[in-house]
Amino acid sequence: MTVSPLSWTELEALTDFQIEPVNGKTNAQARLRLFGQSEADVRVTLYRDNHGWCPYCQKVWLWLEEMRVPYRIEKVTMFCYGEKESWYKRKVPSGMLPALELDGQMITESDDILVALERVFGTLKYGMQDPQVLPLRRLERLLFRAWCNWLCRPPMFPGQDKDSRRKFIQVVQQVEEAIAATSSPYFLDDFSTADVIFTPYVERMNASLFYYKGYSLREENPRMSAWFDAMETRSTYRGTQSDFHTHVHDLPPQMGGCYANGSPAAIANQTRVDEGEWFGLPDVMYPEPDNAKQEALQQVIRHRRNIVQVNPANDQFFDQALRCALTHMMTGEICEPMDGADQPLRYLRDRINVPRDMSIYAAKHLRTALENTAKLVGDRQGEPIPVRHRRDQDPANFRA
Ligand SMILES: N[C@@H](CCC(=O)N[C@@H](CS)C(=O)NCC(=O)O)C(=O)O
Repeated sequence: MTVSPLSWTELEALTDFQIEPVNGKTNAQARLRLFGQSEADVRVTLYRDNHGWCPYCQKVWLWLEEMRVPYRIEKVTMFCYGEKESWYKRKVPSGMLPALELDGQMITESDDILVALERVFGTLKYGMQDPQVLPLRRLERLLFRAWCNWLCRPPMFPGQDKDSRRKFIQVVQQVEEAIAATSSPYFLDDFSTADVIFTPYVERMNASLFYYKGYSLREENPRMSAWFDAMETRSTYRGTQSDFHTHVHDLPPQMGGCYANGSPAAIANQTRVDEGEWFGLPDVMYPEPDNAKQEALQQVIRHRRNIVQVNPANDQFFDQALRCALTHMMTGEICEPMDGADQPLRYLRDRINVPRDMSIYAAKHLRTALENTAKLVGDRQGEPIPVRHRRDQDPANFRA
């Protein structure tokens, strides 16, 4: 028994999801963050990428959120998904992100940015130059290099994958020991700069190794697992947190390639991340908030014209199919779209970005509803996600 899709007006009545971008919880949509202070107090502008893909930007973003420093956000296009804004190239000729303007002075390089911020606003428990933090910063770079060697080098000789895996796990062991050195779940005796430094790449390692190598960083290492759990108690981290699907498809053009090892575990994980079931993946472990579906619905409604316009399918046809998926998500009813809707629905399923568009559980609900609706009419996948660039995600298509 199939129902007809709800109209946009009927769908609007099913969500009252709202965020308070300026003074509320950490969110990817804000252009200004005040933490209860006045706009006159703002001394900082953070330049970061539109999609929240840049790991070095996440580091500075998380630090500002934890320290509750009022700041403005200017979003810039990364080379891999569109054309860099000329106003930004005039400020930062290399076009690199992040950059930070502090009392009118431009600073680049994320570590230098944190050092400059500490001088003005104080340290996040322990500072960048603290003797306890310095060895952890070196360990983070060691882990980063071991990860790149495993993930981003094309296979040249037999046994290379196993060898790189072994070397990576050796460094993970050092990370386990570092976390175990204090009784807190964090790197030092409390949450600090050291955790902020590790966050972006450890999150990306967790996603990419699960998908391309069949290795679950979070599940196979008890200290890292407890560290992720502790991070997820923080609303600041939750606001910047991405999901596996977003990372595994944003990394290849940024890293110059990610190489799958073809193991049965990797193949199974790839199907899972790309086609579901998305609930239960080790990209999030905190309990789902009650309003995740309302959030997903609200965000689709807000951007529906652009979502329909960029979809390869005919606008009216896709509008109806999309309403079917949303009707199913909100009511649980089966709402069969017209024949041929499987590909366009999966095109959208593959282009939801966390946290740019919505938070992690909202995205899981939306991906699930799109997939459930698509499979009613067919098993064709959407246009493949490109691996050398992501111009399918050009933000120019989404500007108001
Ligand atoms: N060492 C720099 C690295 C920054 C970096 O590599 N940024 C990348 C993005 S993650 C970038 O801006 N690439 C240019 C682009 O993609 O447009 C830092 O720590 O800030």
